Amino acid sequence: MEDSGAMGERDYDVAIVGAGFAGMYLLHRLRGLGLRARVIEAGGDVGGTWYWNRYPGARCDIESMQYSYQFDDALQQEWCWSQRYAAQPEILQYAQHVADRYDLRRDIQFNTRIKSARYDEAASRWTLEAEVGATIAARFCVMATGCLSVANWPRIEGLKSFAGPTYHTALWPHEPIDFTGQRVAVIGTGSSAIQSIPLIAEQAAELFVFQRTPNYAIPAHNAPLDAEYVKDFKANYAQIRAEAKQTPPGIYGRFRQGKAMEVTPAERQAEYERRWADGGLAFMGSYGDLMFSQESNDTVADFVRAKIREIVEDPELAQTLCPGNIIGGKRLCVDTNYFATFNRDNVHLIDVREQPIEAITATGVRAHGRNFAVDALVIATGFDAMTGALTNIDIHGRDGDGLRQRWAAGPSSYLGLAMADFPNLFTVTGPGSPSVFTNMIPTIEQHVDWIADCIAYMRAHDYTVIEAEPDAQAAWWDHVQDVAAAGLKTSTDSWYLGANVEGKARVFMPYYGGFPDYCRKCEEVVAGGYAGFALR
Ligand code: FAD
Ligand code: N01
Repeated sequence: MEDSGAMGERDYDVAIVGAGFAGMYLLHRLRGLGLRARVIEAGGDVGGTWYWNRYPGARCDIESMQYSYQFDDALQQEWCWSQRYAAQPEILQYAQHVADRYDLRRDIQFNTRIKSARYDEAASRWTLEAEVGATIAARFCVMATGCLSVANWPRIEGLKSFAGPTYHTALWPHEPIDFTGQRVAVIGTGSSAIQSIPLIAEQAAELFVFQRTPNYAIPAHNAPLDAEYVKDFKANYAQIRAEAKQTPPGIYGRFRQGKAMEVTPAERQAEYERRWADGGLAFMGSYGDLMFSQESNDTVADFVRAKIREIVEDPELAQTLCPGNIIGGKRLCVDTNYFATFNRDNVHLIDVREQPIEAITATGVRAHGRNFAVDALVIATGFDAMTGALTNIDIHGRDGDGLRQRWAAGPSSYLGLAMADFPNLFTVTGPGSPSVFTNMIPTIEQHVDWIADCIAYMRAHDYTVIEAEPDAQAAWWDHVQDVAAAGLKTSTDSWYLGANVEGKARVFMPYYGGFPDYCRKCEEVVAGGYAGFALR
């Protein structure tokens, strides 16, 4: 086994790939168990999502008082968020603060990308190899590689021929980019574009937005946090966190159970108005059936379309910006001045749904038979979500087939935590977990706690190998698909289905059964002596 020394001591109890919120907390938990763990991270520091996504306007859309760790009350009491939705630099600072506070960096190898992971059955160990050739061996391997960590580049002819700078929102440079006086093209109108477009528009001389599918966005109403509100929140943190765990998305807030059609149109309108005024993702918590009944979904989609028509002055432009699909099929966006930005004279919307972008040229974007000349290109085309970071690594388990081959027709996993034939390999927020439908830091904590508790259990009971059983995995995966098919989610092309990546298998990946049901299932598995897992 080669060791360049770059990965440090070469044999560990646990190798962790990724130093986002998942890898960081896992390292802390495993140290607490007295285990030797090593984290390998492709980036230059901790933070994951918040290390890479530095585009203008990047911020969370779950309120910061909740989008934060809860594993240590002292940490959540001492950290002060400045705004309702913190911006990327502040979230990155928070991750860095956590790394400092728990002295995490001494066990993290940065600037190192893992290219393969192989299980040696005779030795019951994983060997991970980095792109630069260093290797690390460990009894357990945990992929904390993120659901949204592999940039998706559009397959547009000539992309590499553009002579000016090309920026992908998910790989944004570390130094601020000044678009003042420039002509800029943004390709995509998902969350990243919706956050960055209003700010780029303020600087650019001309901004061309290439929209393939219009998106729904709810106003953030972001604002500095009120000191009294924070004091009250912190005084009640334990109760708030406990209540959040009982809601489907794991978010504390008003999530109503009733059906939209059971109330009068006037009552519905009043409810939507109240929630629009409050802002944020809780908008979709107005009624319990919005993602299950087409008729109910229509009422809330119509409401948002009416708002877009109110905000955007030019009726034809407003119409082009109005989504036609269900609301909530694609990930709902939360915005600050997105629709109003299209009232600016320097902002131009190019609808590329019927007539796709023809090519990128050295000087700009060719669409509708003309060249839109620009000085800079912003690619906001999202991620190879949920599976991309896992299939990027050549992972081989007990027998020959690698994960890539296994997942060629779509992923399958037991609870989003483990896969049959891949012993002692865990995934944090893997496909089949509620992950991207929830407030992810608490979800990550739940996964990490489950994995750490499992390893502790194995040690206490003299087990060295754990592996998901194929039947249990198949049953869980069927359940994941059944739950998704029961609602409206699968009716829209989205990254949840892999529809955004050309050639990717079309399979619904996250678990839509809600955080409480998922946690119950995980607890039942443990209570049943790790039911559905083989322990040796
Ligand atoms: P990540 O933060 O993605 O970290 C994974 C790490 O693994 C990365 O640093 C990556 O470099 C590393 N890695 C991957 N592959 C390798 C490899 N082969 N070798 C070495 N290292 C590797 N969620 C919410 O709940 N609320 C929000 O408001 C919210 N806002 C978001 C905003 C943006 C712009 C994006 C992109 C996502 C947002 N998310 C949000 C989802 C967000 O990804 C999670 O909340 C969370 O940060 C994920 O943490 P993680 O540690 O699981 O993964
Ligand atoms: O990516 P996306 P994102 N030509 O996949 C378009 C989280 N996040 O980075 O819909 C033209 O949503 C594509 O069009 P279409 C959040 O979970 C959160 O914005 O495929 N257009 C779409 O409009 C989010 O959901 C925040 O037709 C092309 C866009 O590119 C996830 O990350 C902020 C194209 C991609 O949208 C991903 O968001 C940012 C082409 N060839 C991210 N190819 C918060 O606010 C693709 N598109 C917390």
